[in-house]
Amino acid sequence: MKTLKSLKRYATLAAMLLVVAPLAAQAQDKTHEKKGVTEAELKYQAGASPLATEPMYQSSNPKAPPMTLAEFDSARKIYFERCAGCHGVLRKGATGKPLTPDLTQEKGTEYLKVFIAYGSPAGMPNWQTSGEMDEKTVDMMARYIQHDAPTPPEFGMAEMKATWKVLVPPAQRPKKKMNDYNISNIFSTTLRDTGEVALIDGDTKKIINIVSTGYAVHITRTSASGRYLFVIGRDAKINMIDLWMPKPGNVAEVRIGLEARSVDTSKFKGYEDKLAIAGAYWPPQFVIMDGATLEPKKIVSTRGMTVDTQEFHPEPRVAAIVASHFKPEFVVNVKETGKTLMVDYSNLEALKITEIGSARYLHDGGWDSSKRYFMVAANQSNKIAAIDAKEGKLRALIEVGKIPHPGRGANFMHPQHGAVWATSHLGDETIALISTDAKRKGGGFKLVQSLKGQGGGSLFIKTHPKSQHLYVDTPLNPEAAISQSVAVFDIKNLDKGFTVLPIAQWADLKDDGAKRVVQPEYNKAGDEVWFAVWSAKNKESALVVVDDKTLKLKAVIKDPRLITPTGHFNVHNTQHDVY
Ligand code: DHE
Repeated sequence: MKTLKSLKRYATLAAMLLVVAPLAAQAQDKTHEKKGVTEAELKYQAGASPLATEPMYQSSNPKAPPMTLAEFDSARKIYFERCAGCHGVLRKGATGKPLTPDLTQEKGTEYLKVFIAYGSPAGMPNWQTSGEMDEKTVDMMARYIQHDAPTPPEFGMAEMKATWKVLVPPAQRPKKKMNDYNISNIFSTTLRDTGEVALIDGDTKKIINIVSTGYAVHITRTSASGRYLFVIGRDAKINMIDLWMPKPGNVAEVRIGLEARSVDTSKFKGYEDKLAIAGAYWPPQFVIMDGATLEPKKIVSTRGMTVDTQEFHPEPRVAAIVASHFKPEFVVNVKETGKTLMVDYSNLEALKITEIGSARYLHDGGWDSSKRYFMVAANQSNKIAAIDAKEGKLRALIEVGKIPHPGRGANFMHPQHGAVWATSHLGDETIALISTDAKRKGGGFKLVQSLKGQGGGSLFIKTHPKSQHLYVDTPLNPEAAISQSVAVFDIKNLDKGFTVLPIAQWADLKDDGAKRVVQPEYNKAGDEVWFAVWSAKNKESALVVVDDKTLKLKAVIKDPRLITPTGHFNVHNTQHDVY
């Protein structure tokens, strides 16, 4: 009986494979032209989640194929390292398709194995044929995704308080600046794989301190006064650094969840340095904290309905957060629901939130030059949403190129179109210039020009009010010559095309690392631009400083402690949202 059943099963599977195999082979041939998702985007989204080691609740699903406990644990680890970024923690889908057991069990192990092994034209990587997974692992993953998704634990006030440490209480902190650094020109450089930031003196280019932070540390933001830095790790740990100390270092820390990416502080007049906010990927929530100690005050869940189909989403991750200059509000962008929340922090006991629907999946963005409009990328919709922070409404949804990725974007005066805000793209070589001058004919907020850069795989674009140049990086472009260099446009002669600066070559590194050139960032004066040359943990990396006037190499900062530098944040420019 058992044999007959298995035979029948294999006959069905063989029939399915006949259909799927040519599809998969096709997919393999066309990996470079995957619909909707580029190689660059895949590499970027499929980042490791720190949830892999968290204890989780697991229900047993009798319909799922058997797995040993060891197999399940190993598959779960791989899922969080490779798959959760696209398919979501609960496997409800984001950039990747939903993988809930009701869908996966219907497909069955053999069918799923083919997809995991060969990938799909819709963007699934070819894990086996690319050599990333062997056949056994693929089989294990195919069985794993037919089980119920393990649910990581919630992280509420009690858990947060248990991680909260005030290392130097406010009363014991310096009453005035106790060092000779020009703190407004300090750079906080992310050392991604060591879980540290390097504080670098922008004037002397010397490392002031290496400060221990969270796991796979992500970004730094500055308090309104410019005295404190707030650094967030992917493990949702926030470190607060006091730049007035003789040797700037940590004064407080807290974890606001199990996985996170964004942090900022209150900037409205009267609320400077009063509050901090951080947004989590897991649990899906944001947390408002005391700005002097990081004591968590208010937790708000982002679970809810999506903007378009108005269906419940159980894990809408919090993406970019900025502080409004117009009102006592934080602008909180929620990825999976495609909503921007204007969170009025003037009364935490009666929190008012204005919910502005835009498009999925909101990711990163920055202010226009007037700081009234927050320009945020809805990356899977190929749109930029312009959020009016004064009126609390959506001003426009602007169609741009494929997968916009601005970082915070770049503001400048266009010779013909006046004030524009620019974004580059992960998915194509264009740079979209959007008019942000509401007083211009037609009301602005339209795409006024699309420039052609070096290629896709761009993450960050930058200029400065004192500069004539617009810098566009391309760290995720598959061509080394492109990922290791940067394109510079002359703002007064945009039609002239761009100049290429061979940043990685200038770094003159001893190893053959990836040397991805990432994130242009100006110094305070706006006459230098800093770049990270980012190689693997065991390879040499560096920072390269370019003279903005001459576009010539000014300095290379090398130090054995500069391991995997990625983002870098100038105190003055981050404090005042200069970009
Ligand atoms: Fe980031 C900003 C999320 C991978 C470097 N990144 C952001 C923001 C979000 C985000 C939501 C906006 C924060 C804000 O403004 O409040 N990043 C994610 C991811 O989910 C993703 C795709 C995958 C992951 O696993 O984390 C991811 N990010 C990366 C990288 O691989 C980068 C290039 C290198 C690194 O250090 O990890 C990277 N992200 C950055 C940087 C910024 C950023 C430098 C800030 C840009 C700025 O100018 O403000």
